[in-house]
Amino acid sequence: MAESIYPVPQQWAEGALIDAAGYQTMYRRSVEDPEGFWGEAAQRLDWIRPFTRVKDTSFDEADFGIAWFSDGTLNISANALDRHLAERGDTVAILWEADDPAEPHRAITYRELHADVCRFANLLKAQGIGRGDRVTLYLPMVPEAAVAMLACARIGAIHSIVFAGFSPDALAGRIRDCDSRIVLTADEGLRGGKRIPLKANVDAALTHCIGVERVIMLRRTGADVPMVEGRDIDWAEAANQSADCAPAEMNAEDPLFILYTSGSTGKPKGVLHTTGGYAVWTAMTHEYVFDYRPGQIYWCAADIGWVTGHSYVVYGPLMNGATSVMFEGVPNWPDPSRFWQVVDKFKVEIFYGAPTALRALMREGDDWVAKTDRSSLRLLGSVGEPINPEAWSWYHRVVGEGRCPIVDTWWQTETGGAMITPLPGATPLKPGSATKPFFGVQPALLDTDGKEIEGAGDGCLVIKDSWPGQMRTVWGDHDRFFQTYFTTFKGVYFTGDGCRRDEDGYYWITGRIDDVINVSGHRMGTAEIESALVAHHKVAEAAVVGMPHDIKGQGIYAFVTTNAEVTPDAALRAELIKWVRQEIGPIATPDVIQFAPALPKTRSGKIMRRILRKIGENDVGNLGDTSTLADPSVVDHLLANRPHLT
Ligand code: 6R9
Repeated sequence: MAESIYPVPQQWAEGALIDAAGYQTMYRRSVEDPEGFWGEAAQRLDWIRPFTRVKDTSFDEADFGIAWFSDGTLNISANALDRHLAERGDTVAILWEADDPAEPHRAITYRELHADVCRFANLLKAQGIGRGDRVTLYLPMVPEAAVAMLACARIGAIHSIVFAGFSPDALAGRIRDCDSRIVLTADEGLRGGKRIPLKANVDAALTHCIGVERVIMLRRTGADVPMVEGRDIDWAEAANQSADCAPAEMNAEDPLFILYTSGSTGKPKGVLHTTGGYAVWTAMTHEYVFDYRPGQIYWCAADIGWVTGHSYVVYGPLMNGATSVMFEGVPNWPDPSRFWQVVDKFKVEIFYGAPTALRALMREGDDWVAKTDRSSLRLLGSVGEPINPEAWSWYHRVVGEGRCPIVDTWWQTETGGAMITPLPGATPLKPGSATKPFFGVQPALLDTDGKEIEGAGDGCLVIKDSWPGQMRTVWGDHDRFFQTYFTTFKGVYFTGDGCRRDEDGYYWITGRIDDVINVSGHRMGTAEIESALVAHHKVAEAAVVGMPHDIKGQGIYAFVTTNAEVTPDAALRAELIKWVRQEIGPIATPDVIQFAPALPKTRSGKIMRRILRKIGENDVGNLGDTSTLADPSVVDHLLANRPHLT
């Protein structure tokens, strides 16, 4: 496919926080003089005791350790709230839109949010919660979730958010892993018009968690749910608490939160982030990546159960005094215009979403977008997976009407915030590329022997030196942290992603390393083939895995979801094979195409490739844990409809 370049639009080149030359200068300084660069960058925060040390980091086994600003003290909730009060106490901090468009929205100012956070912090204290205690949150996308996060941070407690779509078993495992004594939840959640029995799930989970002494329950729907005497209390009790709560003086390296994320093996890892470095990283990336200026209406459509919600719904935007839109619902309910109606309602200027949602909306056709106004939009963002050029172009042309740059931000739960990303005033865009490293990020590509690839090429993406937002450990298992990220290649952080760098130094994430397949000695990113398939006008979504092949080593097995109006048949299969051969070359010819009405996805929208890989390998006896799937019945359908393998 011919590569297109989208230059920085004139008004962005002139009006943005940083232009191309500015990026070059700042980037160079950030890697040549990290101490000086980050020492200055960290001045954006209010420190209680200023730091004198900036960077104490080593990725080598002998003196392994990661610490930033380690003798400084601060409180991140004070940085997100208190310091805005004098200047913009009456600015709206959280603009909340309910699941049901008929329910009134809420606009909570910094002053109100500050008071709510203090009251809730005092309620937590009254339950004996303090510094270092773990607090598990299992909450819907409501402002109280942000209140609870900031309240924990205010008193030095460590929050662990479990996505409200997870099962009771998954919740129980995460509560036990970090020994939470308290769980915050709601009677029910609402998503796409459906009720989710959160309190009942907590009750079920707690039959396996003896350590939990207290549950605080928010009344979201008013459902009649049983309360356990002596254990459960009503969130409304926070109203009786004082609206004064002094922020705890935290060391920069004190834990801020744990967030569980799954790796390719083993049980979920409790990714631990600390206070100072994470605060600097999320505030700074939020400002530069989104070119954020006070007063702008900004919407990150991620759930707070994921890292994107932590960093870019709550911490980053609030530290920058932003108005952050929080949305309880889903993109396609009551209809596929919902996102764009919310954009119009609040005059959203910056919208940040996930490719999976965009592809789903793209599939429904342009009319749902076209009938909304969207003239407030000036910048679009993407995160979570590679965005295929087809979806990128649709986002750019249809949603943004050609006027909004797209910041395709590559990062991970582990990285705390954006790592490889365009800056809208500085970076010409190439659809499908996350473009260039953010300040302080030193990406490198290694071959499987660990040799660094110079210039253009393909390899394993590693980061050569620490950055302030980096995770610090796996909760309760520091050795696993070191083993997972620092032993595949010595002395560097291993991302688990494959990546290509082109002649212009642009980075193209090709997908997880274990998604790379080798066909007749040719390495191919499954994302590349998927992208070709999705570029076909009858295809909505595709996932490609390797399959054993006698002659080629690995063959290509493609799962394809067609657009709603298309009937998948043998003729279409032949058409798609021809198409992929045309798009990439005969080497990429799919050996099997299985049509599927839906792909198995986690509740965060990531395709669960492990399952597809097993189907591709015809190893379906043990598909492993499928409890985190949004809809497990999708797998049964896939198994029942496997094409005959010859
Ligand atoms: C923020 C987040 C991390 C993995 C990461 C990569 C994929 C995320 C991406 C992307 C290509 C992007 N990923 N953003 N791939 N382009 N812009 O998603 O964190 O849930 O931990 O996932 O997601 O494979 O390694 P997390």
